Amino acid sequence: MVVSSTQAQAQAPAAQDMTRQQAQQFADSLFKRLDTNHDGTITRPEADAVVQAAGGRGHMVERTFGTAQSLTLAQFEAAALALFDADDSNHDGTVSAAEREQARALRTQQR
Ligand SMILES: [Ca+2]
Ligand SMILES: [Ca+2]
Repeated sequence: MVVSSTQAQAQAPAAQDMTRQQAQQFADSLFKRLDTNHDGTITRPEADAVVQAAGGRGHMVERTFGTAQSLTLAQFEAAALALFDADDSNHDGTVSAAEREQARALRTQQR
């Protein structure tokens, strides 16, 4: 598996600032990893399998897919950027660690 070298990148948005461009690049690289059969579409089972194999948390997949059962790269990017914009509470094009924490706390409260 090549997971070990890419795992750190996949989990990078833990405690760092992230720009919109980085978010898009992150979505791109994540899409490539999730599309395990390389047909240009990621399905929920595909995404779940990769996340679980990496020992990751499913909430990212859950948030990105929403009610969709499969996503194209364009849809995946749009969803990732929508999440980014939602987290960027002061709309300066960067999601800081503090903003991410805040967004996470808000989501936890809403559930
Ligand atoms: Ca696929
Ligand atoms: Ca911000």
